[in-house]
This record gives sequence, C-alpha cells and structure tokens, in this order.
Amino acid sequence: MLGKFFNKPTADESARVPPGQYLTKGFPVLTYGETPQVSIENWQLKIWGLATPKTFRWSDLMAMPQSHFTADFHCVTHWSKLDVQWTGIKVTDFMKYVDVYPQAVHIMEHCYGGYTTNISIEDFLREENFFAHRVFDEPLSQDHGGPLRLVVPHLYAWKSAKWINGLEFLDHEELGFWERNGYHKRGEPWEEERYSD
Ligand SMILES: Nc1nc2c(c(=O)[nH]1)N[C@H]1C(S)=C(S)[C@@H](COP(=O)(O)O)O[C@H]1N2
Ligand SMILES: [Mo]
Repeated sequence: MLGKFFNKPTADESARVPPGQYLTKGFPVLTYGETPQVSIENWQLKIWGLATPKTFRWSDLMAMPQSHFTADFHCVTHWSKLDVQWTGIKVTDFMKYVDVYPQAVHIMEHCYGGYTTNISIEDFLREENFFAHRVFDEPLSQDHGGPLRLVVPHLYAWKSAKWINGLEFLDHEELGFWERNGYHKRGEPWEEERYSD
C-alpha cells in the first residue's frame, strides 16, 4: 500500500492518523454515482422536519460570517489527508439562522443527486464543523462537492456531504445511504467505527 500513492507519516503526523489509515499524497475524489451540476443561481439549502421550514439561497450563505479551517480528512476506504485548508461558514454560525424544535435529536443530510447521510444533533453542532465553498484557496471544485459541502472532521468523511441541499430534523435516528448499506451509524475514525455489526 505504501509507495506510489501513500506516504509513510512522520512521527508528528502519525499521532494524527487514526488506526488502519494511510496518508494519501493527492486528494482523491470519492463519489457514489453521478456528480451533480448545480449553479450558484439555482442553489438552495432547505431546512425541514422538526425545525421551522426555511430555504437559504447562495447570497444568504455568503452574507454569513466566513471563516478559515484546517482539518484532517479520513475516508473509511483507508486514506487520510492531513491539514486540508477550507473556507466557509461554521455550522454553529449557520445554526443561528435556524429554529430547531426541542424534540429534534437527529439530522438527515440531503444532497443534490440523492445522497444522504445521518448525524446526531450533538455531532452536527460541534464547533469544528463547517460548510465549505473554498479549498486550498480555490473555489470548491464540482468533484469535491462544489459549490458547497459540509465538513465534519471528527467523523469518517462519508458524513461530510458534498452538494448538500437539505437538513431534515428528526426526533429519532434514521439511516442514510452508506449507513443502510453496512457502514456504521456514527463513523468515528479513532474508534474504527467502519461497519455496522
Ligand atoms: N453527496 C455526496 N457526498 C459525499 C459522497 C458522495 O458520494 N456523495 N461521498 C462521501 C465519501 S465516502 C467521502 S470519503 C467524501 C469524499 O470527499 P472528496 O470526494 O471531496 O474527497 O465525500 C463524502 N460525501
Ligand atoms: Mo469515503
């Protein structure tokens, strides 16, 4: 596995590489199915379920506070990329514009193209999570989820929904696409929560 596509981590880095993961030199694209084409003019992010329904347009997101993030990225297929540099909106800043009902405990992330993934409210509301529209100082490419994706650094990257266009608030846990297909409900890389039992 090491060699052409993977780096052996330095001692410093290896403390940041979860068990069973290898550092990749590039930034692989991992997409199930077709890559959706979404223009900024037509782009929408909808809120529904156990929250006041709302639709955000691109200009709404751009008017929110913008932040820079450096985060490690861990795909369950065993590659990790350290220190990815992103620009976007903190989830906790975004959520100041969303009115969630008290019964909500879980979220389904919905995407253009039909991909879904589930996350608990607790995992979603962490300070280090963000919606990204730039990476390494370039607009986020379509392949990597442009114009906008979610990034949840503390869970395997399948939770980091590309082309995100909906947050459905739920009073129970429902499973998203990979979670229904054998992957773990939560996906914490340090615990190697790869597959469901
Ligand atoms: N909409 C959507 N989001 C997605 C995926 C996908 O197939 N569709 N793949 C997930 C997986 S498995 C990973 S590892 C990361 C990959 O992000 P990247 O292609 O930018 O590396 O996106 C996640 N988000
Ligand atoms: Mo992945």
